[in-house]
Amino acid sequence: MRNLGSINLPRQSNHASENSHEHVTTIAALATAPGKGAVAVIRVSGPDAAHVLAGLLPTRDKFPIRRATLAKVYDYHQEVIDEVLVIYFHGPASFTGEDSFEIHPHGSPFIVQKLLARLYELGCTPAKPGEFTRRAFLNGKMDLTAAEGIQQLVDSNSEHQWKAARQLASGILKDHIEALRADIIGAMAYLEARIDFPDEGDVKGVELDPIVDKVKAIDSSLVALEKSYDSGKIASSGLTVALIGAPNRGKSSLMNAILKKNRAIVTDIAGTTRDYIEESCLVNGRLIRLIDTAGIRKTEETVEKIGVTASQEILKSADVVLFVSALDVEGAEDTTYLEGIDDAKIIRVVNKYDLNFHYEPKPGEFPVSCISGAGLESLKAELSARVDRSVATIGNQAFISTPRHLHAIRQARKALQGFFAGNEDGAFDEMLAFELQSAVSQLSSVIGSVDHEDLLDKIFSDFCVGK
Ligand SMILES: Nc1nc2c(ncn2[C@@H]2O[C@H](COP(=O)(O)OP(=O)(O)OP(=O)(O)O)[C@@H](O)[C@H]2O)c(=O)[nH]1
Ligand SMILES: [Mg+2]
Repeated sequence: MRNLGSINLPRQSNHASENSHEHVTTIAALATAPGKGAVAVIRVSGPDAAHVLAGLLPTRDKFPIRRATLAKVYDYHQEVIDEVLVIYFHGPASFTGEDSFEIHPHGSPFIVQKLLARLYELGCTPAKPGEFTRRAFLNGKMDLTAAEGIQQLVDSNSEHQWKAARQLASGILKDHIEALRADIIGAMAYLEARIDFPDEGDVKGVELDPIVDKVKAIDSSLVALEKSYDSGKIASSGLTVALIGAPNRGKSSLMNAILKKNRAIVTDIAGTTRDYIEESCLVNGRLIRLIDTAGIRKTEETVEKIGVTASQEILKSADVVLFVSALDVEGAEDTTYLEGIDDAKIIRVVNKYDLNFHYEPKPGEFPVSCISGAGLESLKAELSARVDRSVATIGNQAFISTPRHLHAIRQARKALQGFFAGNEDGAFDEMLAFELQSAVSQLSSVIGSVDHEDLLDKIFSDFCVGK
């Protein structure tokens, strides 16, 4: 077996906080889900990790690096808390880049609490959500997109989510952004050369046209990235499907039928659903975010009116709209509110098929019965096919999937539009260089040159504790 070496466990102090690391704390947290399990994993990371380990293992002087080692851990009174597996990582060769270790105790919440209490006694601080990954990012172990990918991996519960998260965590977006950033910096270098060597008499300086062409090509790549957002979002957060229609058509019944549980209230009173209800589920293994909305009709009732306005907003923002009509209603449905909505995202569902199984569906219609279940499988197959079609457009390409990515790409494009407009207007080269610099900063923010602590707080607060 390869000898990975060992560390000397420091004995001069049994209390980590007496050591001289003023700013960086040593953090500890349970990394596995809370509750009973066969084993649990506790993580510790920070400059005092070796001191803390020494406190847990009073009988040892040395400890192997990166090797699972069986050890008895002791409390303050030298009583054994548990026999555990410990793995020590010597920074920077660790997840966080710091000295760190993992303890794998028996998975009892009581033992975990006892161990955490001992770790705090030894000077550790409870880790905040995402703090381990945040440290990994700050120590240059990964860029921000990879950190987001790791979070999405933890959150993934469908094949598409898992693949998208793996692509993000593997750095595919980071590599693409870095290449684009390098291209813009290349264009800036030409612009600098133009500033330094202007036309002099008969001697021509550096031409501007090739630089403009270069920037146009970069802009096209950014357009492609911006377009990937819809599919990226569907892959990583699921397809947003809104149930829209007049009251009493069975929207809430359809929501319950797809979810296979009674989530939304169903009655024969028109206007039952007022506030919209959101619930995620897997449909044939694809993640779908269903939104049941208030039936759209003219109403003067205050609460219902707010619900109807919300329905119309959701109608615009959803990826797919299930427009629900029903066979117990005579005459044509009012579809005026569908005007202006992309027809490709509307699926026409005719509910209450059980009332007349002889009904001949028009092309593109999906007849269903929430009561008998007829037609539900074809509707579900259509939804999962839509997810697959959308996700297939990503393939193995770089894609964006969060509003944060989208905002930065749009801002970068805005700067490039400023460059093109400046060029048309014959602006000074310095102005053009400024726009390119601003596009570079926007792209840098995607992968991690973020100087605002609050932005990092926002990104990492979505993580769980122990990650
Ligand atoms: N026969 C039959 N009745 C149904 C079916 N689906 C729903 N219904 C009935 O239609 C009525 C309205 O159902 P809901 O699901 O509350 O309708 P909704 O569209 O959510 O109505 P609002 O919330 O008021 O907009 C209830 O009495 C349901 O039992 C169906 O497939 N067949
Ligand atoms: Mg309803």
